[in-house]
Amino acid sequence: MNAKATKTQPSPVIDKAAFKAAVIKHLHCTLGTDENKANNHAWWKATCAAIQEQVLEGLRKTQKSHYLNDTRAVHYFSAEFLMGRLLSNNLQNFGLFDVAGGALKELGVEISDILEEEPDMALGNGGLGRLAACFIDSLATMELPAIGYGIHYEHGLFRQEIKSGAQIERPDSWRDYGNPWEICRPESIQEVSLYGYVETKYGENGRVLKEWHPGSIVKGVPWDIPVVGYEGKTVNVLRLWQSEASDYFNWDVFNAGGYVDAQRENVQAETISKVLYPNDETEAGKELRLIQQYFFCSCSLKDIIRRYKRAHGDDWSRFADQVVIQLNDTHPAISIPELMRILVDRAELGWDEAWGICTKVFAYTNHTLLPEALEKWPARMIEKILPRHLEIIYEINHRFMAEVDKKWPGDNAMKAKLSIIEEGNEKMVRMGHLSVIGSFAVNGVAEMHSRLVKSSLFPEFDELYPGKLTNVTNGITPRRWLKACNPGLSKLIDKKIGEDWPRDLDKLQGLAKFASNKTFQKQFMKVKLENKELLAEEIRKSLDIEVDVNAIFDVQIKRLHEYKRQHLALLNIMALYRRILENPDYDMHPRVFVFGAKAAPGYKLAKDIIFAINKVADKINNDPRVNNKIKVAFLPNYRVSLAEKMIPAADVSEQISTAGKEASGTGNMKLALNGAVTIGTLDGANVEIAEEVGDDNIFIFGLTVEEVNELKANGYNPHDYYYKDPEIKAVLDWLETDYFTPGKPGALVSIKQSLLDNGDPYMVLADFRAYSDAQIAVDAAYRDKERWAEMAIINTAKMGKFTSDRSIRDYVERVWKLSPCKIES
Ligand code: F58
Repeated sequence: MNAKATKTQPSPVIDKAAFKAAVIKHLHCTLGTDENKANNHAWWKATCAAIQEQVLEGLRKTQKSHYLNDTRAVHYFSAEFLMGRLLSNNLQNFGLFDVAGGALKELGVEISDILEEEPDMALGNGGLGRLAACFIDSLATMELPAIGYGIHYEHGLFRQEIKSGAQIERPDSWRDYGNPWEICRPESIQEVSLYGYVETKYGENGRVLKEWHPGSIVKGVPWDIPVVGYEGKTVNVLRLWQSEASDYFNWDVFNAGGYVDAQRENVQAETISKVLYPNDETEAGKELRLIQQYFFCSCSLKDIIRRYKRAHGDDWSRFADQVVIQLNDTHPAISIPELMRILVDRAELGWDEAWGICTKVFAYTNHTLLPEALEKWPARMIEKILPRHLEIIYEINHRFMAEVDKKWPGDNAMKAKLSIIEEGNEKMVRMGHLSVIGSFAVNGVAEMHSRLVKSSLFPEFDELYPGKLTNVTNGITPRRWLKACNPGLSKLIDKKIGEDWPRDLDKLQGLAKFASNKTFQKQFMKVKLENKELLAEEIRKSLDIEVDVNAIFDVQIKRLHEYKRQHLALLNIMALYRRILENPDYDMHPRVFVFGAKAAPGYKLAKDIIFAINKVADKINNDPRVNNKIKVAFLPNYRVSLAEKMIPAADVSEQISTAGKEASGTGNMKLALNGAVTIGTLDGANVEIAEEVGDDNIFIFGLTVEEVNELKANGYNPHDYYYKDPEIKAVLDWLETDYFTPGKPGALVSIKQSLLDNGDPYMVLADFRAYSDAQIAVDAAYRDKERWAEMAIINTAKMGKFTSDRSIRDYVERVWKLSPCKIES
């Protein structure tokens, strides 16, 4: 029996005829073309323009309501926002998807074709950037006053091509033919100072005044991307700053007739927002990156202060009541000394008052424990680019050291450990310490991660500031990651439990009671099969590989990193291949291993792993002895829009990081929500997923964090596993031959070397056997069709916790203390 469908789908604001008229109007009046000449790209733009009319109306009403209510707002500072495509999302949120589809059909256009025209807005590397995008979606949906602040990169994350198996990076040009969503706001341009020197002066009563004489000034031009909440009521803004040469930038050079020099310096100013750093989990430590960070933080703070002053003038006493700033990792941590500079040097507040405001405004999210990802800047570099900020950092540290001395009198080792400044050959500024000291709340992104932040990353800070360190488990927006990307499953769920789950994901729990119902199982698995057919088509088009849709679709999608252990999956694939070669009757259900991953361009071993996956894939896919039992497909250029095609088709979700290394993961949540069963370690949010779905509906294997630490402490030796386990030895030795790279022996040897000579830092070999056995258990489970369907349904049903709406609710209650604002029409 189907539950009574509650009607809470957004009701369309305009009908098909009106939408059609709007599309035609924009085809004619915005694009200067007509129905006969228009190609898909023009249709896409005209459709965007048609929906943008509704978006902008919502934006105007939202801004008016926020202004009239003088709302407290959260300002989400993030160097990355991985937005993906916006058309389908915006149509869905206005309840206009079917209306638009119908209107376009009457015009002879397929909506699915024009959706493909939209370039992804890939202004982020991975999880951290996508989390920011999910959060601003939830903030708008929950009618919370919020603004995202970031960088208007001209080139987002590189486009990945695969040539002869290897990754090639090509520039991403998402705005080449114009972006229909963004609005330039020249009226809100800000100026940002860089370089120069600090002059000390003495004011009245001997007050020390600091004046920064910058060496150059650049302009920050804001571009606003409207962020439409579900049901289209609140439309918030993502404000991204683009750098430009300021009018007085190199004025003297210009006057001296140095036209060419002046142009060169213009180019330098524009370089700031030119390109997203493609690093994942490793800091670049480049001067330009620090400038990027300061550039967007300074513009954003000035923008916030301008808005505050409009309502409150020079009365700073209410600033912390109106403004909360969430620092997405330490990338925007330079905001802390920047706000201090503005308050002390410009507004002339006393230090204590200014610090009191600062430490009520900032909150910081930590996304990693990996030492190589914890940002540190050479003090010398900060001094050169931001001389006044370095002075302020020293002052913050000086006062903090006095606090430490009070708590641990005379303990110099403790001071050295907690100091913002790391002494050594080169003095370094620890941005994590600065963030903890300058914030009123610090959170990790999953329960286990937050526990480790407290116990191993910042234990003394936890003692010094009890209650400051907390947890907010990550989440994902179910609007994009189920409703929009998996229409088949969404409609099935609507019919079964009603339509209000996209707003209240706990409602999915209502599916659990149908998990063992044969009819529902058939319906659920039919949708999965249809999604697999679509992905199979994508694989055929993109790689010319034929895959069997009745095979298990085993999906690993995430950045390529040793700690995420794509090479563990690869070793298992090679082991399976060997077993088949040794025994043609080797009993396994056919499986398609699908990968999507970009490697940081400078991360050699990560690129070697991509190469190895592709070379092994070539061999296996073309070996008739395999008899189609295994197929390996590495889909190039993994990005949000590709994830939207892969996730609905997955049977198995690979979440196999070394325990303690993956802060949370969010792909794990997306895949489980779409009915994939996880094979994973007890790491990050996998732990909480296991709690939700229960041990019978997930395949957990491998060392726990405690076991990882113990093994390390006792001297982990990967050779032990190599010599003890003949399959491990055979597979690693295979990598050294030219079997997968004919005529080029040794082309894959770096992987073996990293696992043996380099000590296997992520304990791949220690977990290999447990992983391989867990995969055998997955195989067995899949053969029981009904049991598998039940597991898949339970996974979808139990994902309520992982909506980003819940994460935002946690932030609102524990950190931000915000109230929703109803939008007046
Ligand atoms: C990711 N971090 C975590 N960093 O790895 C993942 O576990 C977590 O789910 C996610 O954040 C959201 O909390 C991540 O994506 C980056 O991409 C940084 C980019 C800039 C350089 C340092 C890494």
